[in-house]
Amino acid sequence: TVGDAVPPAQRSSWISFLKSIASFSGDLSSMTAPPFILSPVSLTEFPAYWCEHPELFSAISDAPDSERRAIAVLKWFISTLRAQYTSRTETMGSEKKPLNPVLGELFYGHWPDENGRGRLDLLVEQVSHHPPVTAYCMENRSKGLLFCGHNGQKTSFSGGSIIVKQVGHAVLKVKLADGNTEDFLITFPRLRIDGLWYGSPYIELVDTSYIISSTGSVCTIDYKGKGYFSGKSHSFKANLSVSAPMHATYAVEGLWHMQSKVAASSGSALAKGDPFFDATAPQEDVTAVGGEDNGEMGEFETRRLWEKVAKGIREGDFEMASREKTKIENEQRQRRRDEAAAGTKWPLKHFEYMPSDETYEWLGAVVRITPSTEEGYRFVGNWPASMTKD
Ligand code: HCR
Repeated sequence: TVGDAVPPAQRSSWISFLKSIASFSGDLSSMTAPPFILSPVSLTEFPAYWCEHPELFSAISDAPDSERRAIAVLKWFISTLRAQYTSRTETMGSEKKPLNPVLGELFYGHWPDENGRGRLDLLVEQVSHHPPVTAYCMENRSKGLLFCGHNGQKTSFSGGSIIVKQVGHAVLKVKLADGNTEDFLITFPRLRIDGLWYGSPYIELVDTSYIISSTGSVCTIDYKGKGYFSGKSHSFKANLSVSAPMHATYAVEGLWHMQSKVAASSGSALAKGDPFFDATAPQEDVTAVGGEDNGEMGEFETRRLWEKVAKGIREGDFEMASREKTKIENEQRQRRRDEAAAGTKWPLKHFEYMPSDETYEWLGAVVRITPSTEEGYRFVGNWPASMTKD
């Protein structure tokens, strides 16, 4: 029945929350939700999910040609999905509502060099508050890999589920041995948040996302849930076509949170029936360094900014959480009023706004992407000094 997984005292506020999202479309993150569904983590920490398999990211640069590079990029991309979309359900019992970042909120982290994979750095900045947009960059300098993107969300309600269209895209730049660069445009899947009725939301991925490279490889990834082509939750099928060094096609299918295998192959890099990726295999230690407040954190670094709110949520002291959240929001409102009065704008620290991103338009045109043009955020290259040393 409705709200089975909701603490009895919060059932009526859960039902009101559901009613308000049913008649609402836009920025879900700013809506007030009952305490049991709140996560103590801000959305600015989410780009760290891209870094969960630093060895697979690093392996992209070891690929000898563009065919194997396209396969390595696909494998790394698939490897990030489990953490991105199921980790809160696995660790906290259901999807939760993350903290809504403030403009200028920052998150820095790095994954140390181990087994020759090279050090991986991550930098995240909240570049817009209304609507919320998070920009990020991750770099493995020793391997010549730079991945930058931005994410916003458009939400709507349909058939009892929340539908989240991810607005934004990312570009991976791979420095090649001959001095050239290969670019990969990566788009994101659409999300359906199911299980709302029972109070235990979880994510299903739907529709299609793309990975398109500047050497002519095109990968179309179709996502389906229970009751569609495989009848299993979290299913995907990726069709990859490469044109260099020779034309070849591959199909990979399976479950993105578990195992996938090669379903078809016309090339020599993979054979039909080969295992592709196992998201359940034990992983080497990938603990990130960063995020812990060693006294040097700036006031906008996410774990310092939200410290008291997060503590309140973790310890069940929702009065403190709400009081501290209101303080942050009021302080933000005041800043915006002061800026309006002074005729100034909050300066972004690491990114520059681009009304249209040429790489998106150029590579997206290959699949007649919609929309055909999209804004972007250019990383200005200013890694904090502490992150450029090993
Ligand atoms: C939709 C979502 C906020 C956005 C989160 C994104 C899309 C952010 C970019 C990451 O790379 C991937 C990602 C993963 C998350 O699954 C997704 C969040 C899931 C829930 C959250 C909603 C705003 C919260 C809705 C409230 C529900 C739980 C009642």
